[in-house]
This record gives sequence, structure tokens and C-alpha cells, in this order.
Amino acid sequence: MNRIPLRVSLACLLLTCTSTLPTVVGAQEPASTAQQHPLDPLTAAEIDAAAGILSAAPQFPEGALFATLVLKEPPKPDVLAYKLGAPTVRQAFAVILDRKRGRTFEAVVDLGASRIVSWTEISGVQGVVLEAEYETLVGVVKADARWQNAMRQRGINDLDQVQIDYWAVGEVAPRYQRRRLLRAVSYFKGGSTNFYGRPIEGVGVLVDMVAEKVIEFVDTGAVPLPPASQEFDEKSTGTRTAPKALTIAQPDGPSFTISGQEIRWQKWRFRYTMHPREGLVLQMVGYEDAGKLRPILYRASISEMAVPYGDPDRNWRWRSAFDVGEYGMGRLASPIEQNTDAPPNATLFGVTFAGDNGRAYVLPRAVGIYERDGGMLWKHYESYSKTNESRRARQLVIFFIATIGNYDYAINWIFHQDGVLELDAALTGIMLPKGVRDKSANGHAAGPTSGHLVSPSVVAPHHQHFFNFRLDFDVDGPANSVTEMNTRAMPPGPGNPSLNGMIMEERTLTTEAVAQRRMNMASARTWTVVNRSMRNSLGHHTSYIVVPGINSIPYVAPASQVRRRAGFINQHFWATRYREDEVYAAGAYPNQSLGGDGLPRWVANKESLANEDVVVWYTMGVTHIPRPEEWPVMPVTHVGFKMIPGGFFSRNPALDVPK
Ligand SMILES: [Cu+2]
Repeated sequence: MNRIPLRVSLACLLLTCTSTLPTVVGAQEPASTAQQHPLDPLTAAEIDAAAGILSAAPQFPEGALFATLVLKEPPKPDVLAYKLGAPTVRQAFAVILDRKRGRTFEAVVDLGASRIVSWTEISGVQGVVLEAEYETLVGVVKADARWQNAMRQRGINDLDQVQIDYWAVGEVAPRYQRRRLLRAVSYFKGGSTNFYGRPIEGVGVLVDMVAEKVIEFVDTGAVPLPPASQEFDEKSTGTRTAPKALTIAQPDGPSFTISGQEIRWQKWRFRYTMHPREGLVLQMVGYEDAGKLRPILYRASISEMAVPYGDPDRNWRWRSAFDVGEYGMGRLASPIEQNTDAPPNATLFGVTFAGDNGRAYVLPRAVGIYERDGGMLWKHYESYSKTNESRRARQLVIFFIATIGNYDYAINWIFHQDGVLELDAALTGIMLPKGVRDKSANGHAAGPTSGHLVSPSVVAPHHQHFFNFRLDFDVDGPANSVTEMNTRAMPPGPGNPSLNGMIMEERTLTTEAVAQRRMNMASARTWTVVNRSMRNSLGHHTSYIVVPGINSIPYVAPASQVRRRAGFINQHFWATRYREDEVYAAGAYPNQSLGGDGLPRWVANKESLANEDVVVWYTMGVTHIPRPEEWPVMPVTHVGFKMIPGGFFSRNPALDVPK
């Protein structure tokens, strides 16, 4: 978790650097031609102004850090009622960490009035792990005599050769819960780029970041370092014969238009923003139909992740990363590389974030948008007349890539011409390695294992990745209901004499309490968000259907701390009534939480979901049983889901796509 985000000064990015990269657009500043919208992210000037107002306030603790400094999104009704050109209310929301006392504050600043609107201490919580804390952690660990001794016992005398990786605490003993904590995991760097290939196994360090002291030190015994052959740059791997050129070119430019944060493409219209915690957020997603813009989603983003590891070892059992709430997926966006991460026709955007010190900086190439070939869109070959009607599909992809320590996650939102919106998460990077004494341990063990040998002396423990997406649907408006569709065989009887009958039963999930559902392959289960006051020309209520893709159920026990903290992984589908402050599936402060916050708490009041502003939360999981073919770097694994129109249109909406 020790990546330091690449930063570029505003001046460089806006004035000189971009001039040589025509497809790289500058910071996430609204283009001068676009009018400001209430959902536009804070500009660099607004970030600096908000940080200035807060740090000048008498209550601002000396040396405090900005764990968060973002636009406070105006209330949803105000945004929906907003008329272009009207003045916008600009407020900033900040989470402030008093490092010296370990206290956390939330503040709201009115930028128009240059004043603090609210300042509240939130007791007993810990915000995201901050970049500024990393240096402190390394200093504390490397100065600890027990750690130094453990390195020497392993034959490591040059401590500069050791790379410290930082981790949120994962599992926390309740007696430590009120302290601000970080864990350190040690790797042997040597001359390697991939230090993850050489874990210094057996050493566990827990640090109190306020006292700046190691409060727990574990050494379960030395394990030999894996050999130094874990590199995967071209020089190390060698290269095969390259395939012949395949040209991706759009000589007439892209088919999408960008105005400020708004993007229009093939009847789709939406806004995007990058949030330091959630990463890419889609806002006000709609589809132009017969001259009208029909709303589908007000806001969609990843709301939380949990990656529990399944190894009960003393130094592994606490490992479970909440990549959104503990680290901030947007903040950890890595710069997209053209031609590899993104095709050559991609447009890349930098985004403006606030640093720990409150100062604005630009994260270059953080968001990418491009069109790609989508295979066949639809076709029929008429065999008698030998006529072919066929259309080629085009897709629009908007994405970012978060690099969180060893793992790289690309979150791709894919717009299709037939009204489908797809989410594709791409998992790559380096599996978390465990050094083992026995070179072949777990490699071909006969019994059950909690990890697989992926390289000599390196085991990758089994683990799961759970993602939760918050999908604030507004299907033809905010008042929606939720249903579940289950298909089954029709019972035998006079109405089903050939036993071929099948029926789909749709039932309304009337309250938050009953809208906690798991997938069911036996009934081909899907869920819909339906507008009961709108019908298509056939009489169907207009709806969007949530179609699951690959998924998993959790194996960490329900009583485990990680499972209590990540209650959102208990179900694949949740629905809640819209609340402005219900944004993160494991609660606003999952770091060091003891559990109980987030979705399970919000649904406990069993609010009605009939004709309400409904928010859907979809959890998808990957059970990762490592393979040698995933070492030293993983080929991309895809996992996703779709939102498809269900009676939203009256016929195939892509009929009008030209040949
Ligand atoms: Cu994995």
C-alpha cells in the first residue's frame, strides 16, 4: 500500500506538458465553454480556498491533515430542479485528522460566503490511511530494535534494502480500537522492481501512529527469501514475435462530445466525476428517446470493497483490505498509459484532488474514455431470400485504474447502443505472496489448502474480492419500486400436460428488510427497478433489470470481525430508500471499525420501497484460488454485471443504428 501518487503541478499539466499529448485533456476543470453545474467537482482554486478557510479557523488543530476535501454535492432535489445557467451553490466537505491527538472532524465550508458552515468531531472513528503517514510508519518501524533484530536474523544487514508496505489494521483488538493504527509488512527489495516477489515472512508490526510506537511485534520465525527472479519487465521476460499491426483509428475523431463533465454518445447522456474515495462516479445518466431525455440513474459508483484473505497464520489472519474506505480508490488512481492500459483512440483526463495538506494537485491521466468495436449488435440472415440484415456494435468505455499496493483494479463502465449499461471490473497486478520454508509446500498437497505454490518458496493464499456498487436508480424519475424475478418449471397438471411449462414469477420487494437477496441459479434470479407510473406503448411498466455476472458467497465466518465490518458481503442485492448520508456500503468510516455500520444497519428500520427514491446496492465477489499462471503478474480477470432495459423501450432500441 505504499504507492506514492504521481503528481504533476497544475502549471505543468495545463500549460506545457499536455501540448505534446493531444489526446490528454487537462485537469478536471470545467471547460471554459461549459456552464458550471452544481455537480462539477471542486476546482483547484476552490480546494485551495476551502483548505485556507479551514486551516485559518481557530478550531483547526495544528498540523492536522485533510483526509478528504471534496465537493459537498447539493441535495438531490436541488440538482434535479437545477436549470442550466442558474447560479450554483458551492460547498466543500472535509474530513480532518488531528494527527497529534488522533481525533477526526467533519467540516462543511460555504465557498460563496467564505465561511465554515459546520464543524463536528466524529468520535471513535478513523478516516482513510493517508499518504503523509507512510513516512512516519517507515521511520517508526525501521527504528524498532526488535524489527532490526528480526532483519539481522534473516541475514539482512542493509535495512535500506527493505521495502515497508503499509496496511490498514484489518482486524483490531477492541482495546486498541481508539488509537490510530497501521501495520507494516516487510519485503526484500534488493535491486528488484517487484519487491512483492520476496516477502520477509514471519514479521508482523503494529504501530500506534499517534504515539509513533510499535505496540505489537510478532516474529513467527525466519523463512528463506524467495529467489530474485520475480521481474516482469520486457528485459527480464524476453518477448515473443509481436503480432502484425492492428490499427485502431478514428480519423474523424470520436463520436462522443464532452462539455465540462457532461458526455453525450449515441443517445446516452451522463456526467462523470472522480471522487478520491469512490473513483469514477457517473451522475445523471439518461437516454434520449424520441426527443426526450429519460433518466435512468442519478448516481453510480463503487461504494466499498473487501478483500479477506483465507490464511489463518498469525501474520495473515488480519489481512482484509477495504480498498475504498481504508485507502481511497480514486486517490490511488494510477496514470493511464495510452496504447497499453487504453487503446490509442482514448481521451485521457487528469483530475484535481486535494492533498493531505489541503493543497490542490493534479493526478494526470486518471480517467480514460474511448469507443471500441462491440462485435455484432444484432443480425438476421433470411435463409429463403438470402438477405442479411446485420449491424455492428460500438461501445463507449469510461474507466479508471486504481493501484492499491500489489493489486491493480480497472473499473470500466460500458455503454451499449441497446440501452445496456455494463460494469466490468478488471483485476490484475501482483497476488499477495507468502514466503514458505518448504519450496513445494501447498504446490501439490493432497489435502485442503489455504494457498497455492505459485513460484519456488512463494505461496499465494486463497482470498476473495468483494465489490459493492451503489446504484441510485431514477428510472423515468425518482419514484421507483423494486421487484425480483424467479423462473421455475410449471407444476404438472391439466394446464401443463407435456411438462414443458415454465413460468416467471415477479414479486415486489416491498421493504428494505425483504430486499436483501442472494443470487439463485436455479431460478435465473434477477431484480428490477420499476417505475409504476410509467408504461411503454405495450403497457409494461418501464424498468431496468440488474443482471448479475460471476459472483461468490463469503467464506469468512459470520462471527469474524471482517464479516461484521463488511456486512454488505452477506447479500448480493440490497435496496434502500435514498438517504443523502448513506453512500458507503460498510459505513463512512470502515477503517478500524468493529462492524455494524453500513447496509445491515440502514435496512434495519425496514422502510418501505414502494414508489420511493430507491437505491440499489449490488455486491459481486470473486473467489481467487491462485494459479502459477498468475505469477509474477496476473493476466486480467474480469467480473461484472449489467443493467439492461426491461420494458423501458417498446422494441429493440438499437434498430436505428445504421449499417
Ligand atoms: Cu485476487
